[in-house]
Amino acid sequence: MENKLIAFILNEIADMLSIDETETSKFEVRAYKNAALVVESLQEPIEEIYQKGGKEALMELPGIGKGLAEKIEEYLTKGRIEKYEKLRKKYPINFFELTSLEGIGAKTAVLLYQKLKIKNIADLKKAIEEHKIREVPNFGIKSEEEFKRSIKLFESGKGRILLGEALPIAESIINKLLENGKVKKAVIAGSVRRMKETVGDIDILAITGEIEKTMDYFTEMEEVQNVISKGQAKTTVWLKTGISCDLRVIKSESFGAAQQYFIGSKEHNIEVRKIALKNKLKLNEYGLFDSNGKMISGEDEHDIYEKLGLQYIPPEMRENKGEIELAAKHKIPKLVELSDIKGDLHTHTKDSDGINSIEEMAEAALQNKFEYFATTNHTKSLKIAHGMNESRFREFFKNVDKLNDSVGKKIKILKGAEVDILRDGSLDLEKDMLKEMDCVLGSIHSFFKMGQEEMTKRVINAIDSGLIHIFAHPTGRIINERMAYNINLDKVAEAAERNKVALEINSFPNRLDLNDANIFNVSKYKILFSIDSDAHNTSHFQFLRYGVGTAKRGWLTKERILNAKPYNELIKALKK
Ligand code: DGT
Ligand code: CA
Ligand code: CA
Ligand code: ZN
Repeated sequence: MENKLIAFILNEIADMLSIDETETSKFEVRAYKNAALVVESLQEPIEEIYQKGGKEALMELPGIGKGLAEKIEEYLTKGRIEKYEKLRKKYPINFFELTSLEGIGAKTAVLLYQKLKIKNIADLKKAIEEHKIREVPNFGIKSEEEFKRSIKLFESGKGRILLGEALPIAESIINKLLENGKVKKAVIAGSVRRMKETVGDIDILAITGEIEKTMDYFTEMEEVQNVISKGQAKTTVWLKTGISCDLRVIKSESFGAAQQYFIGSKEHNIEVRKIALKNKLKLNEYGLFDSNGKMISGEDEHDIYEKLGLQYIPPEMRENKGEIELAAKHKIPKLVELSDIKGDLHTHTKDSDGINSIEEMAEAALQNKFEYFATTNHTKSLKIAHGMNESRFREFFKNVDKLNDSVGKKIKILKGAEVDILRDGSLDLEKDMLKEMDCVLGSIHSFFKMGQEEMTKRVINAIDSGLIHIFAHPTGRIINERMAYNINLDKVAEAAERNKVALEINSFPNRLDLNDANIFNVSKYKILFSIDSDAHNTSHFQFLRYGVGTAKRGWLTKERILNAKPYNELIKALKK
């Protein structure tokens, strides 16, 4: 599948084109950026679309005109795009690396190159150490310190990839092993199974009668870049996506013990093993053994916890945060499941910065078996996202009303907005307009660098307005890209409790905001949480499982989830 790579190239072209800013380049940059987004979110391999329908089929994709279709065709037929190669000669800069740093866009990257011949992060690091940045007029000491912080953030995430990338790969590998790899059983373990927001590698456990054939099949899969080690019990490969994957072959009588061990976390395992020792038992990845060395459990993970006097603990809770004490008292809560989610309260259409029409979103929501969803486009001050003003919302809502008339028996569409919380905490749409809406999200998209007191006050202002139902992506962090803004979540949760405002668990793979720790901390307040996809196209509804996983890692039950309510109750909860 070439989609990712093509999207990457289109993005780089856009970055390089944005350097010489002219009226035409502005338009071109937008077109390339938009096309990259479209290609990246395609469900089908783009080479298949091209094989079936040629250039014309490419031109049918939203946002892809003749020129862009030709560029994609050029790549698919020749393996390179002339325009891209030319630009890369002109700017021999590793844009991908440098622009992945917070605060560095294409223009800054070029400036760094022109002034200091900086081409990549290593060069930048050196320049910082030698205090060269502060000598450049456009930068100064402040920039030097900001770049330094950005590099730190980048390095802390290095080597880990998003759960949203790892889980689909892990599932696809499991399916292949089951179909063709001579495997009887295969499961995901490790941090992926625990639904951790980023993962260091993919861990897979399998039962097979034909170890060699299974390992051969595994190392020869198309996902594999190279083989790191190959053995009878364990094989490790490096995947093309930039992460390694362990396959362990397990005997069926030990499968439960291996699951318990390799799902982890390590900290959880250490505590569970202590419980075994207290009971004069020994626990390892092969089984649970009594003092005579006789195996008393091993095949089934549930049975192992039971024999230790513990209630079964969902993998998402296994972080040694008190779950073992709860399990000993048989008080593990029944956590929310994806199947509890009745609808999605944060979605976009192409009228602001989404890809699909409201009709297409409704169709996709139906296929996801939702009872309802809210359409919540951006508001006017968010210009880069085509934010909508009052009159555009009114026009758009007429459409939604019509659609509700026709599909309302099957699915209810709530009229809403993701209204910008402006610098002073006021909202970016007229009060009367907001009052008429069914579901209003408030969120921050500007002035991220305020001090804590000011930022907290800004948000509380918005919550206290009585006009918003949900505070969306409450910390603003983007994993490996942008730090959370400085905000006191306790105070925000207090205000949310007072005003019956829900806090969002945004399911977008690089957001997951609130994160697991935030949820764990603020769940002591009497507030609800809304697990939303923030869908910008019809395929994004599938992100909800990452939000649910994060909610489970924060120990939430379905009673705490606003959009686990059936439609009638939801409407009551949204009435103020
Ligand atoms: P990751 O890969 O960094 O995202 O995190 P994990 O949790 O997947 O860690 P990984 O892949 O190193 O190991 C998988 C599991 O194996 C881990 O969650 C617990 C178990 N494990 C690994 N090393 C140890 C160890 O030294 N002691 C114990 N008790 N368990 C271990
Ligand atoms: Ca792992
Ligand atoms: Ca591992
Ligand atoms: Zn949004």
